[in-house]
Amino acid sequence: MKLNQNTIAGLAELLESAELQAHDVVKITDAHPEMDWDDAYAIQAEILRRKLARGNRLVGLKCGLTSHAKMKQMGVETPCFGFLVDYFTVPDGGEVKIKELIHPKVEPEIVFVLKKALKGPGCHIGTVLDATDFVMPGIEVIDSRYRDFKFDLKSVIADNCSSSRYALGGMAVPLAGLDLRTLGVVMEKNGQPVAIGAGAAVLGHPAAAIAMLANHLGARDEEIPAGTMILSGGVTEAVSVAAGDHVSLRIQSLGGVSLKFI
Ligand code: OOG
Ligand code: MG
Repeated sequence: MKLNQNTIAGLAELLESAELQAHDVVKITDAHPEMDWDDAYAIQAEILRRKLARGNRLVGLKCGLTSHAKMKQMGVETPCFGFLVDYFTVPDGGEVKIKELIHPKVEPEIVFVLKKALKGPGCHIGTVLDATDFVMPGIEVIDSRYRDFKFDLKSVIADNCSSSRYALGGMAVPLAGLDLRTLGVVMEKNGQPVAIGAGAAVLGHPAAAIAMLANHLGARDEEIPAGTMILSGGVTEAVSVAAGDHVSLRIQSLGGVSLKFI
């Protein structure tokens, strides 16, 4: 760690206020080039602590930057991990208020729900498949707090990996007989296909993203508890949305989910 506790608390407050008041900030590594990975995750943890202290509930975890399309779009080469809290949740078919966000984008995700805890190190695709209760389709709405959606990996980790809203489709599909790598993914905006891909775009297999998260937490002596819902990361590039847009996602064998932006 390179930053002291006061600086970490100050940066968490800066980023969380930007989220809650929907305004952008310059990326924090500009003023703190010395910050390291532990500092970045410590700032994120402090944002979660602030939310929990205010009565918000943790509802899930997310992996980000797990597909080459996303890494290329954002100019980074390593996945990142973040959290989801209750007020991020939008029902399937529900409305997202653009006014509450800065410059939102949507991305198609394969979402896991676990029936067993996962604890790294040593987790792999097999461990994850064995621990998975079911998968669902999900639309994640990301909204970087950084100006022009531009950042480096440490800055985006501190900003909880741009998390802001998400919706889950209603079908809970068990994994038996399902090859997540070859599931087709089609996301439409206002009836036009804007993002098309397949599960394998996420690290070769979306379960590999969950294994990475388990191993990341394991290195900190933490585990993913049974029952946890986890977004495995955008399959395609993220797509900008504006008021009036309707976004719908279909994933082969998993059904669909949609959102309206108002
Ligand atoms: C970082 C968050 C990425 C994903 O699924 O790749 C993410 C960003 O692109 O702003 O959620
Ligand atoms: Mg995502």
